Amino acid sequence: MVRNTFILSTLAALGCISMVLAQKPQTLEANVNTSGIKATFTFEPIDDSGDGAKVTINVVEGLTKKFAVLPKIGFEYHIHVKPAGPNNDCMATGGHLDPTNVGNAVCDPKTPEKCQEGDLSGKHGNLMPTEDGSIPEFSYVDKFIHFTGEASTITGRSVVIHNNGTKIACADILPQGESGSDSQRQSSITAGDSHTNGASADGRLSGNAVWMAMGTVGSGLMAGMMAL
Ligand SMILES: [Cu+2]
Repeated sequence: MVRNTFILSTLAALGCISMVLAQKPQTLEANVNTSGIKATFTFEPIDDSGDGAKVTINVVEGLTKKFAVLPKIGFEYHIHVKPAGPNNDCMATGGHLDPTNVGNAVCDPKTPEKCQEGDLSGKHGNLMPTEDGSIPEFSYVDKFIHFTGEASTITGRSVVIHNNGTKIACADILPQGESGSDSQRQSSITAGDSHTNGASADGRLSGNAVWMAMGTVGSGLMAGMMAL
């Protein structure tokens, strides 16, 4: 009986570990706070498959008509392959996330499956400037955003906003609550401001998973030992 309890606890713990290690998709966020532009991009899984996201965008300030080089075209924005890192260096973000190698083919919103995964404005339209620079919160579902897969995941990458091609603001895509939304993290894309705010984006997810798994093992073993 006692032994059974121990075995059951251990099995329960192992079950939890495998669930954690499978990395159930979690809500991610990019908090842009660069060069007078404040905006939040939230990526919420639409189910547990790891494919598809509800994207919610809230631009608080900065995207004014005055600032836009092409006010009628607006600001493009994409998921770029690399993170901007702790110095929030938009120049370090590389190209668009494009695991299916679409390349420079024009993205037709009617056939989003043929667009680059990261070409959010191509698939869903540009961010249109306003007089006061804010854009009321809006959402859309993008079935071609992935939370899994080494090449396709958006985790640890970055959102970049452009003004007629030029990268003007960016933020790393991190688990919600870890995305440097604090007002301290202000940096400039041109000066490469050296605020280092915590660790780099790399490895945060795997670190969390490992810690959670260790916690689960610990509590499972404790339960088993108490039963003994
Ligand atoms: Cu871009």
